[in-house]
Amino acid sequence: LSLSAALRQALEHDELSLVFQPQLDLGGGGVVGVEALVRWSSPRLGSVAPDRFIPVAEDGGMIIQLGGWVLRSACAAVVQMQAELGQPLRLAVNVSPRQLRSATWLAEITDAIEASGIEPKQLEVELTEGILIEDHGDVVAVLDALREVGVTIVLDDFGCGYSSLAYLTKFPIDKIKIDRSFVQEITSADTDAAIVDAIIVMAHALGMTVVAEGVETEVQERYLRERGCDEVQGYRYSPGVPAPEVVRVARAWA
Ligand code: G
Ligand code: G
Ligand code: MN
Ligand code: NA
Repeated sequence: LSLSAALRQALEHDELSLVFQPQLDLGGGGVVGVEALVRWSSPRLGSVAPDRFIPVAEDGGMIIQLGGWVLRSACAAVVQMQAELGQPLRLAVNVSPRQLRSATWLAEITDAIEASGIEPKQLEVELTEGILIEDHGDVVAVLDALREVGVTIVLDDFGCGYSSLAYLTKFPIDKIKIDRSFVQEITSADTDAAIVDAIIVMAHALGMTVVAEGVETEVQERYLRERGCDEVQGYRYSPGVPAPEVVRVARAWA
């Protein structure tokens, strides 16, 4: 059984699940959002990492179905979490190139928003720089439409890929996520600290919000707060956890 065939079955047989990694406001607001991360537990293959199966889903065309499931499930889960917590939470979902180019994607997003009852401004879509390299015109149109709906557009893994600064002005981006490779070297490598400083200053100058991922220590947190970074995410607070755990983490960091 190929990975592709196994994944096709997984979609039919409910083998996918979601975990949520909390995101905290550095200004003292505690947990303000979560990033949905898909997990696959296969009876045959055991747990398969998304880095392995997302590309397979992309190539095999299952990413549309998978992405739709992630979106609807994550919206529903967030409604539950915020009801229990008594405060609204933002939800970030990752999107693959092929999903963004699918004709039905925008409708799926608006449907998921309506079906769940979350506010459009609670939803964040995370894309990587790779998406922006491909057919520029179409991508801009889709992102503009998304923004029109009120959804926030986040550039994920910022700094580690192709990183053309031109992307930041050519595309309607609301928020930048600093790649964890820079965050992890903040306190040991001057150059990485300088890059983090520059990203924060530049993003703010362009009217964008900044979130740092991969925050593991208090020292990293303090550095990021001093530099004016808006939000953080990382093992210091929590890895991706099942929905009920998010409420516990949010209470612990309130
Ligand atoms: O935490 P984790 O090991 O799950 O993340 C590995 C990678 O998988 C990350 O790059 C993340 O963006 C990606 N990923 C996780 N969930 C999804 C998803 O639902 N859709 C897409 N396209 N990528 C995802
Ligand atoms: O979408 P993205 O590629 O950023 O996916 C998040 C990935 O980062 C997941 O694989 C998740 O498990 C991982 N991750 C989240 N927080 C941390 C952290 O603090 N340290 C490290 N090393 N990895 C993290
Ligand atoms: Mn992400
Ligand atoms: Na990332």
